[in-house]
Amino acid sequence: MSSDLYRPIPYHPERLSRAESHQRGAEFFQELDQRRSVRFFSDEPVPRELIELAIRTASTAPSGAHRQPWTFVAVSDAETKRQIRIAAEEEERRSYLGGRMPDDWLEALAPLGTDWRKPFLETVPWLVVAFEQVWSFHPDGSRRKNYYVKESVGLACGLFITALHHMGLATLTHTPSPMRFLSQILGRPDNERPYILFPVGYPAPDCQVPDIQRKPLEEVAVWNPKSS
Ligand code: IYR
Repeated sequence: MSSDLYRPIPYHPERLSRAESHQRGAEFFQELDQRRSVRFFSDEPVPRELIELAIRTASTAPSGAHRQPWTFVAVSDAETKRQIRIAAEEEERRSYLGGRMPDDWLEALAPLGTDWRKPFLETVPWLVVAFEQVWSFHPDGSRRKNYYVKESVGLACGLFITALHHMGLATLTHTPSPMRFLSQILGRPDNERPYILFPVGYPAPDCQVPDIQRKPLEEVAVWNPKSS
């Protein structure tokens, strides 16, 4: 079905040689393979312009019907970070110690060394909370449906952490559960739900990370027998 709303424009991205593609792909992989989720941050300030660049990069993500159903809320003031830490730790304490997380989940997390305490939420210079817009608004204020919201926001968040890593910054895809307290503290509207809470900063000088390996290609890729 063709529509008079479909008015495409030309698209001619640079065509790379095979060698150039390979080199860029290999370098990009090496760079991203260095990325680690960090739980120990320096309090060193991070300029706002770097956070802006990461959010602009995130917002280049593809999205269902191009609705771009995300809002990134950036927080740097000590008072709000403190409120978020207190509320997150309250929820996490109930999850870890109050029996809200089943034993198999606690076992799965044991190698990561996590517990209910989240001091990094106050140490870091920035907290960036990604919200999903479950619906949007028409100009007249009525509800406008969004599509593939979780997929879209997940893609944007992937690009966000990639941009941060490329700029030498560290983050954690933190999901204190449940996250409703973030809507209250940050005064977000009813159409938005918290999706991921990202502490953003430089790793602490004595930062440590779990000794984990990534699955090799053979475990994550399958080549269809009929394909070359
Ligand atoms: N939200 C908790 C628990 C947690 C869950 C998963 I899945 C992780 O990969 C890590 C932690 C927390 O942030 O500690």
